[in-house]
Amino acid sequence: MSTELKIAAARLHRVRMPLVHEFQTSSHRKTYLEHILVELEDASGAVGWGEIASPSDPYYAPETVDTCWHIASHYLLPAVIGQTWERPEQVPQLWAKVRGNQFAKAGVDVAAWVLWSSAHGVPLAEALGGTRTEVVAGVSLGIEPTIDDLLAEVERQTVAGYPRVKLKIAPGWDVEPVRAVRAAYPELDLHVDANGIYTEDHLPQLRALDKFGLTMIEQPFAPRDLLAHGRLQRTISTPICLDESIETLDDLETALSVGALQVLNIKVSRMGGLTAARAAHDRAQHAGIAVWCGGMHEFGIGRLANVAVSSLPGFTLPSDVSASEKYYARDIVEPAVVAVQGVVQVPKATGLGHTVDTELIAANTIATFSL
Ligand code: OSB
Ligand code: MG
Repeated sequence: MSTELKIAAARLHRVRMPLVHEFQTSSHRKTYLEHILVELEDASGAVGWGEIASPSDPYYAPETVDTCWHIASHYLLPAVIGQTWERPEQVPQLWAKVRGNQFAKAGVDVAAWVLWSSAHGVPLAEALGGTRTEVVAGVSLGIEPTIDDLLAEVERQTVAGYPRVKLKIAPGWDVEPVRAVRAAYPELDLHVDANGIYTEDHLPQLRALDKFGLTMIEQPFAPRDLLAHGRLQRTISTPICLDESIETLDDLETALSVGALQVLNIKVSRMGGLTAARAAHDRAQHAGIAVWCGGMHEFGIGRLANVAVSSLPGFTLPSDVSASEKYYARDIVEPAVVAVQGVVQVPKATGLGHTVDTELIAANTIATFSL
C-alpha cells in the first residue's frame, strides 16, 4: 500500500435531524439540528467521513451552518482536492491561510483522519495515540421549564447510569436549580455551564454556587474575557472550566498564563479538528490541567470522533459522549453509539469503527455539494 493519500473527490451533505428532547441553553433553544457531513474520497475509492457540527445560529461561536457551507465549499474542499499527503496532521496545513472557521475546518480534518485510519487499517483512536478501551460519558442537561422537570431529567439520566450531570445555567436559573439537584443527589458528580452569559455584576450568584461541591463552573463569562475568569478563579474554590474561550492553542497559552482555568473542555469542533484537539490535550496535560471532551449534539460521525479523542490518556473527566439515543431516534451510524452504565466502548474496527448509514443520510439531506 502506498503511504500517500490523494483526495480525488470531496462532497458535502447538509443533513437535518430532529432531537428527541428539546434543548435550551443560556442563548437558544433547539428542536432539530442541521449538520454538514464531509466525505473525502481517495484515488482508490476509500472514503473518510467527518461532521461539521456548527449550530444554525451564531450564538455559541461566530459560525453558522451557512458560513460553514460557504467556507467548506469555497476554501477548504478546494484546498484539499487533488492534494497528496502522508499524515492527517498535514491536512490543516493545506488551508493554513484560512483564519478562524474552526467548525468548518474540524469536519474536513476529521474526514482526513478517518480516511487515513481506514486506509491504514487501524481504528481512529489508535491512529490518534489513544490508550483507553472505553470512555466514561456524562450528560449535559438544558434549561428546563421547571425545577421539577429538571429533577425528572436528572433522575432519568442517573438511572440510565450516567455518573456525571452538567446543568446549563443562566441568570434566574442557577442557584435554585443547583440547590434542588444537590439536595436530591448529595454525591452526584455535578457541574454547571453558563455558556458565557454572566458578567462580573453577577458575582454574588457565581460565588453562591461555590458551596454546592460542583466539579466545575464552565464558561461563566464572555469568551474573550479571560481576565475576568482569572479574577473569579482566585476568589472561589470550584475549578473554572473554559469552553468557548479556547479556539486555538494560543488561546490556551494565554488562559494558562492568567490563571483563567483549572479544567479544559476540549471540543473537536471548536478547536478546528482532531489534530488541534490532540495538541490541546498534550499542552493541558503538560500544564497539569484536567481535560474532558465536550459535545455539540453531534450525529454519529462527530460523536465517534469525540469518543476516539476521549481515549487519549489526559481525558480523565467524563466526556459529553452520551449514547445516540439521548439525542436522535435513529443515528446515521450503525450500530448506534451506546453507553452501558455511562461507559462507551472505543471502537476496535478500522477508521470510524461503525458503518455510515448512507441511506438514512440521503433521506435527511437538504443540500449537497461536490468537487
Ligand atoms: O456548551 O457544551 C456546550 C450544546 C450546544 C452548544 C454548546 C454546548 C452544548 C452542549 C452539548 O452542552 C453537549 C452534548 O453534545 O451532549
Ligand atoms: Mg460548554
